[in-house]
Amino acid sequence: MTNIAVVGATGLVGNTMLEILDLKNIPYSSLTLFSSARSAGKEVTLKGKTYVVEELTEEKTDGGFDYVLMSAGGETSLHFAPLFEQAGAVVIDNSSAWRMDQAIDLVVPEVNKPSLKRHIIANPNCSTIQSVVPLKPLADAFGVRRVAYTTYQSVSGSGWKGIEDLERGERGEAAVNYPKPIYHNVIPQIDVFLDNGYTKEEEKMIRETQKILNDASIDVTATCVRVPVPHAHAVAINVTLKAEPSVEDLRTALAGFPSIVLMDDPAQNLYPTPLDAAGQEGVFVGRIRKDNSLKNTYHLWSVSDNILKGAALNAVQILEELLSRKEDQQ
Ligand code: 11C
Repeated sequence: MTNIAVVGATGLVGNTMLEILDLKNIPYSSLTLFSSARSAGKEVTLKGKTYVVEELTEEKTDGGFDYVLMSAGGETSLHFAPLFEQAGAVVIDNSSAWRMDQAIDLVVPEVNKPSLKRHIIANPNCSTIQSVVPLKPLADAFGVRRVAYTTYQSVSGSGWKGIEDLERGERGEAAVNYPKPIYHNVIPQIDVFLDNGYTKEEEKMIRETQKILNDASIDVTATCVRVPVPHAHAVAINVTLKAEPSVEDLRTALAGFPSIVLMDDPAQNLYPTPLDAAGQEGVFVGRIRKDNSLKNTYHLWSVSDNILKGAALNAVQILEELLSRKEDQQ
């Protein structure tokens, strides 16, 4: 008997979580879909069964849920996740609200496992997930000293609103959600600016990388950029290791790691692009080469579907990890 709830079921990530629960045949005895009052009453059909989305209220958190997948923004998570937790559920939360809380696990299942100190588990930021997946085997094999990210992030990272602005631009209409036009443009701003000149998205990548790799001594910096691409983020990763392996050694370490799909053959113009990764589950890696300007330093190019591995799929993989633990205990 597993009772699952999805909060934010009508959002882009929440909706994709439902599709993945279905695709992966996650077993449940009941599925309850929650949203804000605005979307309540909408219908969602899964495996031939129609569900009516309910407004989430405090009383409903005590509905006997075992697992709650949340993708409804930070404020909703801060308020409702502890209520679900107190009522006996394990919450997997896609917002950034809990990620840097010391008692909360921030999990990419290939990289680190939940300790379950608290029964709220945070799902990392999409661009962080596709970056720490290739960094983990390098950290294990060679040690990581420093990372510099430059991202090329698709508009679906902003949910339906980002897609709307790209489509508005295609029709010659002004952007209404981004600070600048995104059509025929790139915007070096994702989320708000902080006092230190970095954006909040850049700060997330820096701090989440250190937390997931469990190493605050790694120096991390980032520049995050929005590009007019509908699906899949790309990240140029410049990484300084504690050793100087050959590029072939790097490829070997990366190729054997779960979720990584190597697409790296310059002679064949083979490297991943967002069109290769969109709709796919993996983290695609190419353009692996030595940095000619700095010792022990390498370039990688990581591309992944930000709504799948970057959000909904990673959350469902955390759920799968918890379900398999439960099975082992039985
Ligand atoms: C973007 N990475 O592409 C953001 C979206 O902290 O989960 C995800 C924000 C987050 O705009």
